[in-house]
Amino acid sequence: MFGFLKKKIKSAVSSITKKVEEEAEVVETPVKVEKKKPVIKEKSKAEKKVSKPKEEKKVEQKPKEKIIVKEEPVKEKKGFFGKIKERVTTKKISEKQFDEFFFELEVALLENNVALEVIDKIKEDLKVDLVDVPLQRKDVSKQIMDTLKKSVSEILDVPKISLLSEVKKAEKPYKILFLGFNGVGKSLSVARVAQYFKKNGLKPILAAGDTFRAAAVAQLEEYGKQVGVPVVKHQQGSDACAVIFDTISSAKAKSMDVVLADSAGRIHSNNDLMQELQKIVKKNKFDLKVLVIEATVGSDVVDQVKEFDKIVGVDALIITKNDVYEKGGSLLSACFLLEKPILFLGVGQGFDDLKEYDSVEVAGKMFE
Ligand SMILES: Nc1nc2c(ncn2[C@@H]2O[C@H](COP(=O)(O)OP(=O)(O)OP(=O)(O)O)[C@@H](O)[C@H]2O)c(=O)[nH]1
Ligand SMILES: [Mg+2]
Repeated sequence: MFGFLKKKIKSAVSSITKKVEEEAEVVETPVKVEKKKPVIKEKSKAEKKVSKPKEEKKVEQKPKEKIIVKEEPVKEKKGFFGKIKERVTTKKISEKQFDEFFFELEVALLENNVALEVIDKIKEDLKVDLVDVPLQRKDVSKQIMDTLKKSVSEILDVPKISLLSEVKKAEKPYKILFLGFNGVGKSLSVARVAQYFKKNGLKPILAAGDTFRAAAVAQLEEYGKQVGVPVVKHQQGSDACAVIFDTISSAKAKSMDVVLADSAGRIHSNNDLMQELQKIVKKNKFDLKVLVIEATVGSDVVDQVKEFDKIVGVDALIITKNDVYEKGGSLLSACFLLEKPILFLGVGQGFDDLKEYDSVEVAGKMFE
């Protein structure tokens, strides 16, 4: 899912680490360490029998029962109970050096279709944690990775919708419209989400709302059969709005829990189809309008969502084809710039290849 991005991030971080190690300013900070008073304890009977360890330092010969337990070794002594001076060596990078070092990571993110705004956020987060602060020499790579993980986790943490509980508590039937560009995976998503509801004890019904494309009705009918869910259909070329309306009536009559309406693929330049979509939305009062987008679209993802959002309003996203896209940029950009709930990720062509979106799991995958 993030194979390419992961590889690029790893290599950029190791090269930044190398540069920091070679070029960063070395800072030696004297620290005062309070030396602890030696602890004098009574020797137990058991200890008396055991031979004395070599490092033990005898302070008094008499009485023999008292021994000194050795403290941590110290580098410099300044009097028995005095203060000890130590030096801590760290590295420090300036903002100018950071910009120079970050360039490689910036390129890696750009190559993976991560939007500029997302790259800026990651850069700012790294700057706060890395510029002009003491960096532990051995842990530079870990420090960079930890900040990156934190930053990416924040990006992926979009608003949540608990779909099952929404459906359960809503008036029946709960109505969901699936919309999006041609070929993104709307119809397959309708069938997969139907299967998901069925597995969770709910009764879904499908509306064959793509009356535009030849074979679209037959495709959904076949999907319905395969997942064992009823499908309401009209002829190809008929009014999509009416099919969905009929499905809602049928769902009410049969006490179905949720209507899943498919729709024809369209782009914003299809004026007729866009107007039809507005009519569908106005007439059928959906509880949720889900935009299906494919991960492979890259950084265009944001423009696509904004187009549909402007015309009908988008409540949530499903992102498909993550299994054939190793860059991850669309997901990061969509999360950060749109802040829409993501319901599911499509990870294959089967009915089961749909995963509930979990930001923690996705972040884990990116850095595993
Ligand atoms: N690899 C992969 N393929 C997917 C995924 N989701 C959908 N597909 C494939 O994408 C193709 C299009 O899927 P559809 O569900 O027909 O897409 P659509 O948006 O309904 O297409 P139109 O109705 O033509 O607009 C099919 O071959 C699906 O198997 C996914 O998550 N991964
Ligand atoms: Mg379709």
